[in-house]
Amino acid sequence: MENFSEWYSEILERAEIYDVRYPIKGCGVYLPYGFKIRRYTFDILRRLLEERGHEEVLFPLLIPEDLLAKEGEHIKGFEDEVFWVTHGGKKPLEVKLALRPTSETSIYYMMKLWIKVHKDLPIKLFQVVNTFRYETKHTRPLIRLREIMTFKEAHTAHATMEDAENQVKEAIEIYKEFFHELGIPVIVSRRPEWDKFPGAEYTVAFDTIFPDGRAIQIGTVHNLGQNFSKTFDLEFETLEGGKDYVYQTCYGISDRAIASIIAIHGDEKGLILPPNVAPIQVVIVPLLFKGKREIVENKATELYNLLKETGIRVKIDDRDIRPGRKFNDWELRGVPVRIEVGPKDVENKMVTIYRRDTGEKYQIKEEEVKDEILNLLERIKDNLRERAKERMEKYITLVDYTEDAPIEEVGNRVKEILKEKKGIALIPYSESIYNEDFEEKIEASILGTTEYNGEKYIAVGRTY
Ligand code: P5A
Repeated sequence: MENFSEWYSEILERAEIYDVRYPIKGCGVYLPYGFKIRRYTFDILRRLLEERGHEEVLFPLLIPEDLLAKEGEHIKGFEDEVFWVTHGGKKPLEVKLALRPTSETSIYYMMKLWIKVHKDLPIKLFQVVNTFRYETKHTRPLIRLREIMTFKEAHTAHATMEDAENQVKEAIEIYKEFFHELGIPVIVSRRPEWDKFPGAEYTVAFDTIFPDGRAIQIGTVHNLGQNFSKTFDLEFETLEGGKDYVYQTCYGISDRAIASIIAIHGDEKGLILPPNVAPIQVVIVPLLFKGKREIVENKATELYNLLKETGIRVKIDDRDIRPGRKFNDWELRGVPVRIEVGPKDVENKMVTIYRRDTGEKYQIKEEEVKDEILNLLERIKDNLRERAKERMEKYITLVDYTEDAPIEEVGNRVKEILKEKKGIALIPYSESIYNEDFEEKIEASILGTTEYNGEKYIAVGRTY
């Protein structure tokens, strides 16, 4: 992929995922095909959250100014990014209303009304909503939005710090599973103090690397400790009959999950979708020849019904255009499997199968179709994951240096690596370089500290 940015924009448009022409910067439109990918993707996340006791809720979009401003660090972190509603019709509002940049403050205001005693805990809620951030960095479709259209935010409250710690671990597990399902390789790191979520004790982030070698944060888990519960007065009666403030966590994933599926798996021909999020998993293309139309059409319908009954998302492309064009269309849209049925195949009781991820084409016996497709969809999912992991590993470079090497030298080495190889450089952990000065020196971001083969490293790279 020569120019990732160009490729990405072109794919969004040509595969009919997302239309960027909406007349507000950082806002766009999910088209039907993109919307379906989004739905299957977030259904996976919903399932994973619900399996672990999270319940879905829905809070208002508007937050009164005084509520948003209550937690000092939080508002400081977001004040330059908030969109304000100042008028109702022509009348100025007495209290300005913020379009939520995230929902800690509105959710914790309500939690105050719901939490009285330890029995009320834990609370594990989530919602999937749009949030608004007046981003000043270059906006990019599904990557840096001003209206984040798919903001999955989970918020939890616990009786002890230990419970909150365990919740952070559970959230990390859920997100690992989620990205595993999508075949997106991740680096999990603890963000530096100066880059943690405003109002958090600490932040654990998920990053992946895009084909252009830049890192992108695709999810975060925050331990909020008692920072919000103290300002929002979330006090409860403990088991021992005393009083304490709840311990909280929150974690979020956005449209960037969709952007990652597109970016990580796609190729020159277009999208390649993991079967579990593909709106169409199998497309059947009948190869119609004069005089043999009917037998081919009948066979295609028979196969369609068989696969449909099996629960596979299948489509027959019976448009009156050349098969080559149909092939291109579905390859562009990333449909994992194509079945071709021609008159010869029908006679021989065979079908031709094409897999989008490897470009392989092979024939199987008609009676094997169901088993083969079910199995193949799994193989494609695994292959995409493996391939993506290998590609990402090529983008990870371990930086060799001895404890006593001058910082200048380490900095130059890192700069060189990021220039030549791009991606992420892992530097054996040392306190002396874990600071903003070093970050400035290498002209890249310190993502945070991460474990790699059992050792502690500082991960650095250029980011989105
Ligand atoms: C966690 C959920 C929060 O807002 N509050 C509730 C916490 N964390 S966060 O890190 O600020 O955002 C969560 C994830 O959202 C993605 N993200 C964005 N995606 C698209 N456009 C944006 N402008 C944008 N800003 C943040 C990131 O993946 C982030 O990790």
